[in-house]
Amino acid sequence: MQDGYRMPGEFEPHQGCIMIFPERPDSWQYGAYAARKAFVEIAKVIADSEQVTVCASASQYDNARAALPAHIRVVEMSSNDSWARDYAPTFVKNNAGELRGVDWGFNAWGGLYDGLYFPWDKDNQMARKLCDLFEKDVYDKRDFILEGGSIHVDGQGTCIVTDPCLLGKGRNPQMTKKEIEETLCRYLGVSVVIWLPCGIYNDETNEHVDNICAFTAPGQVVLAWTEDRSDVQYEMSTACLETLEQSRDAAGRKLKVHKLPLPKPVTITKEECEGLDFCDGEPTRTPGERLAASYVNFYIANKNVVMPGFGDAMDKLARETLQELFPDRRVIQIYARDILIGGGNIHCITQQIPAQGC
Ligand code: KQY
Repeated sequence: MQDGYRMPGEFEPHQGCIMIFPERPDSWQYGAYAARKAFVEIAKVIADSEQVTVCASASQYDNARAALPAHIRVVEMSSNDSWARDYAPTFVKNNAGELRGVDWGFNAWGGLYDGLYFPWDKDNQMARKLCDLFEKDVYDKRDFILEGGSIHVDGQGTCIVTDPCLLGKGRNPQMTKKEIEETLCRYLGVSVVIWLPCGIYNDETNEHVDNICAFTAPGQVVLAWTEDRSDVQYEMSTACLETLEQSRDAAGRKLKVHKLPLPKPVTITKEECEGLDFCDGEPTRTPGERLAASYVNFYIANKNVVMPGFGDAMDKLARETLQELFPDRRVIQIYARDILIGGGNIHCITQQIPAQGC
């Protein structure tokens, strides 16, 4: 950024984390009871090492306050759903350790072209409200549509994104790839953007990067991986591996790519679908539909890494793999099927606030 701000890597120290209490009945099955339990469990783990702020609607405020321990802050704030990663601010920091927030435009993952719900106006107001709440100056970049889950940075000048998301017709169709890249460079303080050809199969966000690939440290990434050549994901992950292996980061390093196994394909059941309300008269899921399950969708807290589990045979290997990559943090796995049904996972429902100061 021209005035010296950059988005820190998620593995750098945090001041806190923002989450939003879930309630939307076409996203979260059976009135969101199970999803709320999972959110509470995740918030408690994160709050072991950083200040967690949970935004709750007026109607859920009492419930959230009662369900969450006193050291977790609950503030009343309206939203359309609960994806803090995507519409809480992207915080950037300068060399003096000062923070500002970037307020991107949000249109529910594709607006009227291929977005997932309407309206999204309350979600789109959240970044500004949160910057006001945390007393941070704001870069108003609402003329550029971007979700926080569609970018991952190393804090040292490199950003990873996916083609189908950033180049999708539902976001910034008037811009060229070069112009999109220049916008990322300017507002995230990066100089290199790595474009992955795809994300996770059937990921309704147009394949957000945060479900397929994440930095674990500068120069190191995890990539969601399957050895099953008959799985459509095999070619997708292979294509991403080739791109990553051919890339250099902003420091000129080749990236070390760690393969993180995927669970066996996870599909939604008839009973789960029956627990979801309709959205605009249409079902949001159909029985047997494959969900975009991936262990890459984890959150790096100051002392823990909070990762999803699916009750799958790969849960253990995925946890052990991440534990080796984060020797100074405790990796905690939380059963996250009820979040996955909503269309995302632990990374998608959290947004870090970097620590102030150097
Ligand atoms: O960032 C995400 N993965 C959230 C997608 C939610 C879509 C609404 N069902």
